[in-house]
Amino acid sequence: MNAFIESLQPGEIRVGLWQALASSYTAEICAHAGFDWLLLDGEHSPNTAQTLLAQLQALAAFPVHAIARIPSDDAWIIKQYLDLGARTLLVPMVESASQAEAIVAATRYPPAGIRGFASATSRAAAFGLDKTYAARADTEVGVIVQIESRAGLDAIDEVAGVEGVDAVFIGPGDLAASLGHIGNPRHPEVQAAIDTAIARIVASGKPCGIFALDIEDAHQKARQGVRFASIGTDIGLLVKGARGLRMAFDERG
Ligand code: 3PY
Ligand code: MG
Repeated sequence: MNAFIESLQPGEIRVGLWQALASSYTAEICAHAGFDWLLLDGEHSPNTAQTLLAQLQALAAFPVHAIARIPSDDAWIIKQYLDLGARTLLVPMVESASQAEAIVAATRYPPAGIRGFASATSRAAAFGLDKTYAARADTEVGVIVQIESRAGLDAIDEVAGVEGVDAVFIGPGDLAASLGHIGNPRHPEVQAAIDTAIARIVASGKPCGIFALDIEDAHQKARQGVRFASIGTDIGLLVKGARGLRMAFDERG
């Protein structure tokens, strides 16, 4: 079983922080802060395989769970992320059960799936020294799919029901865009869709996660059954801190 997925218990909330600076140094700083998980974003950030690797190496020294968001659901990049040592994957824009099944298959070695095999050159397999890796890799991987479009909402029950989908994560930003409210995830129509999505994921029995809009939103969503929520981003902290400091100088002059 995947350690992060195992940590997601009903009635509890695991709090995360988005890492979009693509930096092992700032990831290390954030790892000291006490979050349950850090999301390394390969979708909307300037991450390469090398920067992802450096962040995974930095976080290995901490008890925090690293989740890596892949830029797309292509099998080749799922394979690369897993070989680099990412154990828990977040996959954006999942809209059908067949797509979810293909994603799960890309994370499994044959005969269960289609993941290409490497051992001696794979960090995940301790460069060939971990002889048990191949046998347990399929069970260690955590697959979290994102529901963040109208099509995803329509398919949510089927997607959540796919074997090997370990958790379902709601992306309010893309969902707002898909529902015609780009940039306004607090719009009542978007929030109503999110409420419905949470209820359906909770009913499926799979853990539900969300990119919370702020701390209050995270607490509210936790009361609705969400088991893991991010409550900010590294970039957001830097922007807020830098801008706040600059403005404070003028205000107190
Ligand atoms: C979204 O809100 O669209 C996400 O993908 C979470 O950052
Ligand atoms: Mg998104």
